[in-house]
Amino acid sequence: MTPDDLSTKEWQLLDAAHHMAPFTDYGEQRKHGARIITHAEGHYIYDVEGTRILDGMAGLWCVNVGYGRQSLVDAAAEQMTTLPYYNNFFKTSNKPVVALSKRLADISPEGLNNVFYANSGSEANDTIIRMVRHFWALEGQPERRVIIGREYGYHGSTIMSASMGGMSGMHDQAADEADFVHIRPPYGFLHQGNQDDAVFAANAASWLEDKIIEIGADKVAAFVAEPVQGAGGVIVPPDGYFEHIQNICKRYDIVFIVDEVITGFGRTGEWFASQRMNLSPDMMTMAKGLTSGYMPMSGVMVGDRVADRFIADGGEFYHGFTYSGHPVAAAVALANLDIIENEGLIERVREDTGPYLGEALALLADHPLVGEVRTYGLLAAIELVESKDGPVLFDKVGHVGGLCRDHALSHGLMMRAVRDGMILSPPLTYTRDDIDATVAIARTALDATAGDLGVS
Ligand code: PXG
Repeated sequence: MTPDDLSTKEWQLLDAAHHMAPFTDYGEQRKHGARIITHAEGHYIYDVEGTRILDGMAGLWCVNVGYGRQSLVDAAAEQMTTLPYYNNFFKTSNKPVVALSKRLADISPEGLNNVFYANSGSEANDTIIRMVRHFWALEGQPERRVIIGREYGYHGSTIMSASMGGMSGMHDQAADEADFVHIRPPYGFLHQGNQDDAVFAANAASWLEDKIIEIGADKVAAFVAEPVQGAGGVIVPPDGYFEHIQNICKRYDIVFIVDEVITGFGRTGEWFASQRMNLSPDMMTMAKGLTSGYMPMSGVMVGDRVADRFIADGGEFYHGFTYSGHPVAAAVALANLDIIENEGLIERVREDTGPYLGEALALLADHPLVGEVRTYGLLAAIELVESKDGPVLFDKVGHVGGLCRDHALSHGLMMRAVRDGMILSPPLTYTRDDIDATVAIARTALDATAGDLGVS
């Protein structure tokens, strides 16, 4: 079947008849059908009707180098020709994986020198959970099992990674394993009130210490955090928050896990947000931007503390996936890192497009629906509010955000709505012109949404 064979409606019906898409209401899917995406080039995706949409989300926060990159295609084709697959289970490895591991150790925060590969962020986080528990068993403290995460944290969709995440809707659907607890995030827009940043940073970090004391430090294995919470709504911590957090982790001897699945590979203007925020994690999750989404691949960077313990007396670690260290994914990752490096994408985000996105979006703050605009590198959130005074949020959470997202889409821009926040996470190759186009459509969408609500 090709797009020419079927009408849009037929594609949609066929899709709804057999495809259970992720995070989808299947009743809705059957009623309305999905948008069928056919191809992509640069910063644009195209649907089956030929509609061109500026991809302000880089796929799902992942297509860091943009679409249509021939060098990634060539790397995959070459590797498929040479060695399309071999496992790494029984004392074997492959050249792309050897090269990639060295490269990842070089660009990661100091002390993270070892990598375990998986296929998705969820699997990488499941791996971390097993590693952390095994680590504490090896340390003679097997009762340290609790992992503290944060509300609105997103760490994946497997039972364990969703339990570690702080999405209550997911917990309600059979992802509420024991030994995971959550503290409030440093969500200034909701919780800061009139505290200044330094005070709020200390207060928000103290929620971790309170939780550790409540549980008993001898039961706590780890604390996990995204440097900027992505799927939770691009929640940017106040300066100083993580300095307090790291001190608390040290004080109670707790493993510090940083999930860089979204923030990694240049998105914040450094290879990893940990470097921009001066974090020294014991373990770090990577996925998405590692291959710019061209192949599924994820990894766990394992710090010396945990790795040395495993090497010294861990025995065999009974964990791995058929495709751990897949040679084709590794070859694509290497070609992807080449693009990021050779095109200076990290410097560009840090020095040019990151600050420019911040300035351009700040102009929307005068809009009657906009309660706050925040950016961090090429991550952005525009919070929509019923009233700026307070602020007062909308009663029916997500409704207005959904309206605004739909208006943006009908004007050719893909944004994501998280609750009533509009989210952007564009490719790192985005230009100033792309940013101008994005902000112009965002304003049009805000005006149309205000029109729907009768707000002027
Ligand atoms: N950690 C973080 C920080 C993520 O953002 C994962 C782990 C899980 O990765 P996988 O590859 O298992 O999906 C993610 C994924 C959204 C959305 O709604 C975000 C993600 C996935 C799906 C939807 O914004 N992030």
